[in-house]
Amino acid sequence: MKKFWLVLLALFLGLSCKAWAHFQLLIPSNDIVTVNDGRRIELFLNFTHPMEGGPNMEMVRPEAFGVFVKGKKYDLLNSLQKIKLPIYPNWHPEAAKEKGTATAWKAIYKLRRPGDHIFYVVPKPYFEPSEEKFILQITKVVVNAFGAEEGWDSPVGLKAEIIPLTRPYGLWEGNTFQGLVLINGKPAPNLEVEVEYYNKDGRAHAPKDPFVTQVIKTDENGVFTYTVPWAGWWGFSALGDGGILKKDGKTYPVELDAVIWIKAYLLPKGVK
Ligand SMILES: [Cu+2]
Repeated sequence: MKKFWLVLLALFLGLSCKAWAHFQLLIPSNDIVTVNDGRRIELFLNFTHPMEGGPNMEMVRPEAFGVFVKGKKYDLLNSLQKIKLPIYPNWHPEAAKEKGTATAWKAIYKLRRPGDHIFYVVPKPYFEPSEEKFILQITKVVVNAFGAEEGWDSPVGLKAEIIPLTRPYGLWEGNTFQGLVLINGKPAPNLEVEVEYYNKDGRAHAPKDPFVTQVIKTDENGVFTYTVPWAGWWGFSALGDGGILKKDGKTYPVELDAVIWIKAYLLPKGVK
């Protein structure tokens, strides 16, 4: 009941989200880079509600941002550039009412060698007043460079991490994706995994609320399975337990999530 009133208050003050599934976005401008594409990619980092298009939430400078290539981590924190996004994109019905902005980040990266590049971000814990908890979503995305398909299944060694069991690029819509969830390095059985489509241009409409976020669970080995229904970027967020954190003399639970983004491509013309 306390939560209900807090939600109502938060909605009234316009301070927080009426939507529940927060997602850390880490989206590259290209996920399969060939020599013809050039070396330069751009990464986009935003803390939002991807299927609903917003509200975009304030994202402070992350704790860590980097890339893992051939068994080594490279710190890219200094390459982050702050950007401002409207709270809602212009296709969203709330856009006319809500004029504020939220901080997001982008980074340019120059690919230097062939192989899989695992980009990762460790955000600062985000305090969500309507849920009275912190949310920490450690997120990764794999970019394949110049033909060498090696490294996508290597653990980066993050506190919360999804190890893809399906190669996380070169996927068609309708392909099934599997991932192993590790929380503090250990497989996490029976964990809820939220799945959302990055509805960038607002083309996907959810007829009813349960369609916004798909919900699956990991099995006894910490593995989840999901069949991607249509093309685009899809985010998977495994909801783990990250202990507690203090704020203003009070302690709050930390939701420690492992997030991964994958892109599914349209089926080729001429097949059904
Ligand atoms: Cu939110």
